[in-house]
Amino acid sequence: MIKPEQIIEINKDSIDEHNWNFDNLSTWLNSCGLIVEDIIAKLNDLQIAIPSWALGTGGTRFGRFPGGGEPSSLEQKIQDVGLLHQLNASSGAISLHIPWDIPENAEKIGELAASYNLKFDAVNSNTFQDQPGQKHTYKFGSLCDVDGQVRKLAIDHNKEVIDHGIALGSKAITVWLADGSSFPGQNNFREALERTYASLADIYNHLPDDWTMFIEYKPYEPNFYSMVIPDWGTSHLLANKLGPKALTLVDLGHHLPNTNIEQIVAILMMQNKLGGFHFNDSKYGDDDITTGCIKPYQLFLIFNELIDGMESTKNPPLSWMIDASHNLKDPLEDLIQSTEAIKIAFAQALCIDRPALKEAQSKSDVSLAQQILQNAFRTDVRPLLAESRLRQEAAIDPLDAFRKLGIRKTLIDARGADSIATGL
Ligand code: PSV
Ligand code: MN
Repeated sequence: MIKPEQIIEINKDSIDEHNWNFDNLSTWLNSCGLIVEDIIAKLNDLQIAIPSWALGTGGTRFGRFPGGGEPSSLEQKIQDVGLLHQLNASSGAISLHIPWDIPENAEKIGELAASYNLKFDAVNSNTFQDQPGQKHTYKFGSLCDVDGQVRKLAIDHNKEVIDHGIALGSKAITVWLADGSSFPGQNNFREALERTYASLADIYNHLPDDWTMFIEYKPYEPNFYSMVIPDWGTSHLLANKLGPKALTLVDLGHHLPNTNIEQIVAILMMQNKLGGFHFNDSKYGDDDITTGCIKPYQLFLIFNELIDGMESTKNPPLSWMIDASHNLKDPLEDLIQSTEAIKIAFAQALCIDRPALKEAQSKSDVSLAQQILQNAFRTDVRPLLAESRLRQEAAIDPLDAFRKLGIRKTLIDARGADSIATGL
C-alpha cells in the first residue's frame, strides 16, 4: 500500500498549476451553464473495474515480452488493483476470470479486497481453453457443442463460477464464448445457436435473484469462419429469450471495422438491455490496446449515447471494465492511461449542451449539432479529473506518481524480474 503522505507529497509538485487550471476551467464551464460540482460528483462515482487477467504483460502468438514484477497470485493481483485505486480513486473493483483466478478462500480474499476498498465486479467463465486433466475437450465448442457431455461440462463450469462470485459478493457473470466454426459446413448455424440458448437457459436458472448475466459477442477469433454469438443482434436475441436478468455486453474490440458502436449502445439502451462495457481500443480488430489511444472521438460519441440513455431510459445501471492487453507498456501504466481516457470521454460528454443539441436536432441543423458535440469534445476536461482525485486523496497525476514512487521497481524487487501473471 502507498502511504497517503507519499501521494500528498507528490501532489505538492503540481498543486499550484492544477489550481490555476481548475479555476479557469470552472469559470469557463460555469459561464456555459454547466454545474462543475455535479460533473465532479459523477466522476467520483464512476468506478471502472480492472480484470484480473490484465495485470500481466499481454502478447501475441508470436511472443511475449514481460517487464517483471507481475502478480503471480490472486492476492498479488488484488494488491495491484489496490495500488491503482489509491492512485486514481477510480479502479475500485476487480473482475475475476475463472479458472485463472480461483478464490480458494473466499473470506480471506474478500477481506483483502475490502482492505483496499475494492469490490468484486462480474465474474467471467472460461470455456475457451481446456484445463489440465479435463475430461472432455472444448476443441469444437462448449455451450454449443454437439456432444452433450461437453455442454454439461461447460454448463457446470459456469454454475461453479456463479457460486464463486456469490461467495465474493459479485452480482453478475459475463459469458464470452469462443464457440463457432472455422470451416464452412462444420456447424449447422441454427442448431448450434439453439444448443447455446438451451445451455445458457440452464445457467440462467442458476442465477440468484439479484444477479445478471452479461452475454458478450464477437465477430471472429478464435474461429475463422463463424462465431455462434457474432454480433449484438444475436446477443440481444439470446438475452431477450432468456429473460430480464440477461443483458448484452459490448466489448469495443468486438466489431468489424467502422461499426457504429454508439448506435448499438443507443438501441440496446432503448430496449433496457445494455449490461456493460469492456473498454479497449483498436486499429484493425480486437487489438486490445489502451482505451482512447486510437479513437478518442468514438469513445466520446459512445459516452454521449450512454449519458443520453442513462438519463432517458430505464436501462439498468451499467457495469464498466477495461479489457485490454499490454504488449509493450507496463500493465499498470497502461491501465492508468485507459482509466484516464474513459473518464475524459465521460466528462466531455457531460459537458455537451444537451438542450442546445436537442434544439439543433429538432431543426435538422446539422452543422450546429456537430459543432455542439465538438465544442464539448474539444474541451480540456483533465483538471476536472484531477480535482476529483485530489478531493479523494488520490494523485493529481497518477502516471507521474506511479513513476515517482518507483512502484514497478518495488514490485520487481518483491516478486522477482521473472514473475508471470496468468491470463492471455
Ligand atoms: C474475448 O476476446 C474477451 O474479450 C472476453 O471478454 C474474454 O473473457 C477476455 O477477452 C479475456 O480473454
Ligand atoms: Mn471482453
